[in-house]
Formats: sequence, C-alpha cells, structure tokens
Amino acid sequence: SMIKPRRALLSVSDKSGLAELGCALAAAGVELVSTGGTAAALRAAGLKVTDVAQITGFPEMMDGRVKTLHPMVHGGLLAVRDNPGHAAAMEQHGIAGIDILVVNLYPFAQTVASGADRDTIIENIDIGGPAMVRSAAKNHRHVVVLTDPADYALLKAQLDENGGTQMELRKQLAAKAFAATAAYDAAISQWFADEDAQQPFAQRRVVASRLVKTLRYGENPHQRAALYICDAVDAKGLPQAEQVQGKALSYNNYNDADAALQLVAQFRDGPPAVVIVKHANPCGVAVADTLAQAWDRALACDNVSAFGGIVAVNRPLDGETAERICGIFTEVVVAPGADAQARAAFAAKKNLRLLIVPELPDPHHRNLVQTPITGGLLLQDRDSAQVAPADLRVVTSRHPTEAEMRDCLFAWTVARHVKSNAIVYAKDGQTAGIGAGQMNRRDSARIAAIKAVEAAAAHGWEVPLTHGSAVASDAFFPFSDGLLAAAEAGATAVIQPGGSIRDDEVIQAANEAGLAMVFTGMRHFRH
Ligand code: 93A
Repeated sequence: SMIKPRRALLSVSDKSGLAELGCALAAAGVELVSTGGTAAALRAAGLKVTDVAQITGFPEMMDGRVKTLHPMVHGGLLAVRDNPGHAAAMEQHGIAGIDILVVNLYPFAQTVASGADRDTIIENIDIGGPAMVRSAAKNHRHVVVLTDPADYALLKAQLDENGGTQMELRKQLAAKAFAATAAYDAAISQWFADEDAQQPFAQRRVVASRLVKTLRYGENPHQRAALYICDAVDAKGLPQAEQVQGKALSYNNYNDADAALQLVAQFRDGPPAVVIVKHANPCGVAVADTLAQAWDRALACDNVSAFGGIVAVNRPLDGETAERICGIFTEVVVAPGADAQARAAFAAKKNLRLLIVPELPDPHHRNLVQTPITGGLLLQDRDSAQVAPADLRVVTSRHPTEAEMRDCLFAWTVARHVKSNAIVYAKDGQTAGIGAGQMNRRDSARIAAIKAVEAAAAHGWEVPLTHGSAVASDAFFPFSDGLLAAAEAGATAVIQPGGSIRDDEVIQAANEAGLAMVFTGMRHFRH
C-alpha cells in the first residue's frame, strides 16, 4: 500500500507553504506540474515546473475558467493503476499518472466576506479545483490529495520516512478533501440562498457540521453517538469549551452542560451567578455578592436533585467556590475561567469534568436550532428574544413592589430554560422552587411547592423559600387553578405571558388573593 510518487500536480490559490513543499517534492524526485499562478510561484522558488497546458495540449483559457478540466489531467488522477483496462487507456492516450494532488480552491467565502460584487463572487466559484480534488480523493488507493497547507508537513514526513505515501494517510486526506469540497459547495449554496431575500429562512443549510469525535454511547448505552461542530454561518462566534480535567464527556454531559451554559449566559452581565442543572433542567439558580454565596443559595433550592448535577457559573471560579462545589458529587463544572486554587480543588476530584469557556455566549445570539422528527427535522430560530421593560403590563390592582418585580424578572429568566410546563418560584435572586416538564401547569406549580417544603424541612427553615416569592410561568395560565396553587405556596407576585381566553378569570383570582401580576406578552415554551 506504500506508493512512491513520480508526479505531482499543484494548483493552489493559497500559496502559503507552497515553495517549501515544492522543494521537498523535487528533492524526492517528483515531477511538478502546475497551473499559471502556482507554476510562477514555484519557478520563483527556483524549481523546474511543467505547465499543465503542456500536458493537456490546451492553453489555460476563458480567464482561467478552463485550465485543468481535461482527460489528460483527470485520467491521470482517476486511473486505477493495476486495472489492465485503465492501464491500456493510459498507454493508448499517453496519460501519465498523477500521484500527488495539491489543490486549494478559489477563496469563495473570503470573496463574499470582502463585500465583492456579484461577478467577482461568481468568478470565484472554483470548478476545476473541486473536480480534481474529488478525482484524487476517489482514487485515494493510488493518489494522495492535499487540500490544506497545514497537511503538507504530513506528506513531507512520510516521504522522508518511507520515500512514499501510506494508504492510511491517503485515506485520511481523502476524507478531509471530501469534507472540504462539501463545505465549499455548501458555502456557495448558502450564498445563493442568502441572495434570495424572499425566503432566507426556508433555504437555510441545516445539516452542516464537522465530526469532532464519536462518543462512547448516546443518551443510553445501547445508542451510538457522536459530537459534531456546526460550521453553519449561524454558529459562528459561539465560544467553544476546553476540557481541563476529568473523564471524557458523555452524550448527556454535553447536553446538560449546554443547558447550564445557556442559562448562566443569561446572567453574563450581572452579579455572581450559579446554575445547577440536572437532566437539562435547572434545579437551583442564584445570584449573590460572591460566587460562593451564590453556590450555597443555588444548592439550597433543591440539594436532593443537585446530586450528580452540572454546575455553571458566570465568572472565573475561585478556590472557595470550587471547594464548596466539591462538597457534593458533581459531574461537570462549566466556567469562564478558574484560578489556581480552584483548579487545585477540582484536581482532587479525578472524575469531575472541568470545562473552561473563553467567554459566555451571547444569550441573544440568533442562531437556529433543529429538532429531529420521523423522517425529517424541524428548524427554528433559537428562543433568544427578550421582553423589553416597556412591554411589561401590570394587570392586577396591586402593583408589584420593586423587590417583587426583581424576583419576577429573575424567575422569568430561569423559567425560559425549564422544560414546559415551567413554573419557577424565586425570592431575592434565588430560585425557591422549580417545577418542570409537567403536562399541566397546575401540577408544575404544585410540584415546585412540594419540593420547596421538603427543602425547608431538610434545612430546618420555619417556612419554605416560596413564602413571599414571585412565581413565573413560561406560558399563560389557562385556568386559575395553577395560579391558586402558586398563591397557596406563598407566592405574592406573578409573571406570565397572558393571552388566555380566561385571562379575566385568572386576573380576578389574582386580585382576590392579593397577588400582583405582570404580563410579558411573550411566551417561552421549551419542549
Ligand atoms: O476556473 S477553474 O474552475 N477552472 C479550472 O480548470 C481550474 N483548475 C484549477 N479553476 C481551476 N483551478 C483553480 O485554480 C485551483 O483550484 C486553484 O485554486 C487555482 C490556482 O490557480 P493558479 O495556479 O493560476 O494560481
């Protein structure tokens, strides 16, 4: 499977590393064939080059649109060397094999990004380059294809070591080559879609991602799974995390860590905040003067559920907070930094996965989210919209106090990150009870209250945290029962979208219970 190369075709727009590679190939006795600009660059480096025109018998023509699109080139790339029919065709037509292809494409995306005019953009759609890349990659049993200057060193190393290329490398680079042409065509189709202003959404490229790694298993051990990173335009600018320590992240770890990260990002510009997530739902969220205090307050909400949880914080971790987090079994910690003491504290917990993000993502980032359904997928904008203070409408005779209003908004921020039906009680910047994922709103209100009562008993508090709290509901109360359940749990203020045909009944119930209630006009379902 080791192939000693005799001939290389080089045709690159990005000429970085080219002269060096050319020298290495020439030194290995490889004949260099090249297109106009690339040949000039190689000659400038003092190398002997055969023009591709000499091989095709045609000049590069039509402003370079037709340079390498020729059987003498593609025959040389595609011929199966040990196939007698192919060998005969090579013989008959005087086709010499091309063993190394070095191509990088016209810079289409960069041309679009530079604000170039339409004609220039069209001219930067590479045809001959991808065709050669695909030919060489298809025939990787015989040909090695380089599409990225970063890989030149790999080839040089193999030539130095073996005087030839190994199948393993050729296969790996072929896979990369097809990924490159796929991404290239995706960028072109995306540009056409973006041009069609009538239907920008419907034309989105949705499945555009790169395999990062396969995971041990999926949500359950019998499910296969892998991690992909989107290179969709929409995902650009989202920070990626670095794992500092701990076991490999599982499928559920990724999912939960993302839920925690997204929620803590809501507090990006606020005071120290801690989020504890279990099964993609928050089970404790708090802000405080210090991260350590915020941790205590987040944990107090539901320390039963916090066991084996995922923790996210909104500022670099200090040693004290890290020590406290280590006080309970925690699967993953996500933070925009951790100081030396924090790292030392976590180091004692071998399995704990510590993820450092360079910065918290913008909670208003307008990327797309997809949900698979049988035989297809649903695509929508991420729920990144934010209700403006001016859109809040007090609907009860009693107005919320300033403190109640703060609690309402805090609860509202958390509620949008809780699976529907979501009910969140909060007091003084601390969740007091979270009810998630129930099929009716009243049950979510009651479950959150029950948990708050249990937490109070566990901590020896006289009253649960829900007493004197604000309650947020991710969608309107269709009946007054959910609201009454919240009032019974001790809530004094309510925030919800409003918009039910029975709003009047719900408002009347709130007034009778002495509650202050605010309508947001915006719903935050999360299913
Ligand atoms: O216009 S093309 O699609 N037609 C071709 O036949 C062709 N062959 C190679 N562009 C073509 N190329 C591209 O030219 C390569 O992909 C590479 O990006 C570029 C190198 O041109 P030069 O060597 O003149 O700088």
